[in-house]
Amino acid sequence: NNKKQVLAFDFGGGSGRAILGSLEDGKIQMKEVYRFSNDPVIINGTMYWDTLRHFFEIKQGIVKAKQEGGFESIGIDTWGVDFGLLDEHGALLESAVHYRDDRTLGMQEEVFKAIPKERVYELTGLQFENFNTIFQLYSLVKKRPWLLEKADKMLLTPDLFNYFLTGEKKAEYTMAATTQLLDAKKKEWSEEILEALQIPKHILPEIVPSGTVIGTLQPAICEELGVDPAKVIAITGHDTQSAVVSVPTQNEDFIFISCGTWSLFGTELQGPVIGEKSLECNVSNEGGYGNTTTLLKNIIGLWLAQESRRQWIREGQEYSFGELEQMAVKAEPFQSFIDPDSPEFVAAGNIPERIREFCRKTGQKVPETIGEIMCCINQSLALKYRYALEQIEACTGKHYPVINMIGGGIQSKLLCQMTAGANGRKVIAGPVEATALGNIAVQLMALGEIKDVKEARQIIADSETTYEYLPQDTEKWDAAYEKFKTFIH
Ligand code: LFR
Repeated sequence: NNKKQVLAFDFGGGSGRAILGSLEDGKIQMKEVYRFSNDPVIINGTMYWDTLRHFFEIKQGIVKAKQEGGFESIGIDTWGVDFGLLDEHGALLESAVHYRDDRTLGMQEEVFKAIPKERVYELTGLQFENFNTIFQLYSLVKKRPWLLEKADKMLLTPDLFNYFLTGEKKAEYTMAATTQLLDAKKKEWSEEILEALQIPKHILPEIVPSGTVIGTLQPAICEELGVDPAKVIAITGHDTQSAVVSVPTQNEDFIFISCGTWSLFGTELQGPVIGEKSLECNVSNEGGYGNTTTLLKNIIGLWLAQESRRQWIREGQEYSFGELEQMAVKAEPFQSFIDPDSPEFVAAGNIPERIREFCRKTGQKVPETIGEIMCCINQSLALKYRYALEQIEACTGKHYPVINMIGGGIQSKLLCQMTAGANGRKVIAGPVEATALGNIAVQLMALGEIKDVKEARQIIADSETTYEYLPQDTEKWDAAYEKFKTFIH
């Protein structure tokens, strides 16, 4: 049997997985071999990722994958922006801090004192978000300079794990592009920004393209785990960009919504769109596979439902996402709306109560039951997608007849149907396993098994079932949208 198996690690905010993938008869086959929870740890007010445990879980996944037939290569994707700092001996200085930690509060203002906001946007083309690496690092410049003095290298999460596996310190392009320290046109670290913010340039590693084989498993790891020295490939380390690789279309112009904890709404372009309009819309030009740019809006996404669910569990009411969806379907739609991206919804905590407070403040009907809250979340997200659609269309000057929804969140039929209605566009939903498929496809491209992205997308379209949703209740949605827009700040 000469089919090549590759091992994909996909880390999400709540859990991570190890998946074996291979190409068989023109289709990608996947097998999940290991799943683990990902639990941030709060210590003395700082929210950390459990970096050491993450690496422990990677090792567990490797052992399981070996038992399931072995693999030629490993590729890792995670959320964006977060990083670990290494000292000159390559030792990790502290566990990575979570992007939802509040060390970045007020840092945007501080950064813009040192370099104008417009200039940062002009150089990076990135949406301003408190959690971007630029603001995390500046909080260290301002509050913990000694840590930066000790740091020899900063490695973004997938790059950090790749380093633990191989000993090679590199910055993979799609992750580097989430930092807001990258010059979007030159695709190099922006010296102008680094100098203005006194971030030491030497901590930033060499940037490598997505799909670079950066090394092989270190001998000590092979010995410890009893495996052969597989290749380690710096894939599209940013999960969103792995997902974009798997949009099952052959069109050059398409709209995708990657639905997970976040909803990433965007389109793929050959180069950045940076101008007054894009700054005003605060859209991101994020680096994608093959030096592409994805023009996108970050929308808070199903975090609202995930964190609400945790709240209800704390209150002794535990329901699955399927059950929550059923309750939402039974609630009366078009009653109350929130701006999902209002800042009070970012931090962990009692989201249902914050939603009620938003509705109270804006003089709307206050959603009381679980079903009403879930309905409010879904319809508000669908309307925020329309808002993003208008912004993206304004920036590119194009009209997109179809929306491709991908990722775990599309298991909610309600969200897909509401998205079709709110946007007045046909929705094609699938694949659910977008990020893992993209991760696997990039590995197979690096190994020469798949020719290019176009072929990868065709293979993925052939491998996966998609579902169509057509717009319904268009007039009601149009009326709702007019109302919704008044709540966006
Ligand atoms: C999605 C994602 C988004 C990024 C956010 C925080 O998982 O990677 O693209 O903006 O997480 O890093």
